[in-house]
Amino acid sequence: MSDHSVSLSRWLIEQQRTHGQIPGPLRLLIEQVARACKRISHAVTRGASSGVLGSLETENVQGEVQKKLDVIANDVLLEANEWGGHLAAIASEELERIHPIPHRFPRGEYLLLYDPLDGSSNIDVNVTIGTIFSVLHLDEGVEQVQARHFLQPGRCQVAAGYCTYGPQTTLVLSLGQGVCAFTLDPEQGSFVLTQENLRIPAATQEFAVNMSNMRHWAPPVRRYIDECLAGSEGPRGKDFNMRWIGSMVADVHRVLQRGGVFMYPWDRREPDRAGKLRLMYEANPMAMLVEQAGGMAVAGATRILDIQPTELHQRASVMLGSRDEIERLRLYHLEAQAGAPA
Ligand code: P6P
Repeated sequence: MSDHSVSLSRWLIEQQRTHGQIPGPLRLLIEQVARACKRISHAVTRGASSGVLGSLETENVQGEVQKKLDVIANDVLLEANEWGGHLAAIASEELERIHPIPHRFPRGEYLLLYDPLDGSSNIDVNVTIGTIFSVLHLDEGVEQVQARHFLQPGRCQVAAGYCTYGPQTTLVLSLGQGVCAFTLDPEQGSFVLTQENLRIPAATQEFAVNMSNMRHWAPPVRRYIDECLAGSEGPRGKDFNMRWIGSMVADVHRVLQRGGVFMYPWDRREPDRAGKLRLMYEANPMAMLVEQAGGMAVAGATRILDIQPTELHQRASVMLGSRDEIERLRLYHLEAQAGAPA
């Protein structure tokens, strides 16, 4: 770490002290999450050399086969965050029920939600994966924290972020005043501020979606992608490029770095399910980050951060990224709702 570099700890203290932006307990919470991410990064990087790859015989609440690293990451985050005195309870993609802070520890005013290791299908093939987290405030006067206390719209988040475990380990964070990125300095073992005030370009020529689901999409999504595929000869008058890493953290990180569209829309394979991705600890934190960086995040015609949750592990349709493109998608959904011809 060079002399002029700013560590995550120093940046957080400055946000607390000089900008009055975050209370001490929230600063401590973010530092604990970052410390856990460093430990997860170490486990991911060691991979096969330490026998942490592969799957277990168990399934998570989503009915998905659990990878060894899914459970390791979840345990690391639980252990790092339950004793600090800044949390009232934790919710995890890997836990069916909420994890109230044990009585032997002091209880705080924040609720932490996370997907401990997003992109699990990529773990065994050495592709970037990551941790996604969201922080909510617990209502005043709550004695017994229950799942219903987590069911707040995404606009209520006080912090959101993710950590990528790829060529670099990078923590991307918003406290509601823009988006910053911190890169792990492996020699020092500390996160160093590497980007401030990330901004997503409003225009783009790049989209990310799993094209194998195309025949199952709703008409507005099909219309948008067909127009992108028609390229310069089509109504958009320009060619588009496509990416799909199959790891939300990696695809969204690219959108935050250079713009683009990331989509996992509703499709008719499971019509009663809003989408594949989870609202509380995937869509909401990513939507906060994207909006804080000047982009947009919708579930069709609805702003993701305005969705009122009804279940802890509910899913959402997700379209996020460069504002001009997401606004076009939103209008296509509104036109379809109004019955206008495509
Ligand atoms: P598919 C990973 O399992 C994940 O939840 C997201 O990280 C990723 O964007 C998506 O699912 C990939 O889904 O259907 O393309 O494998």
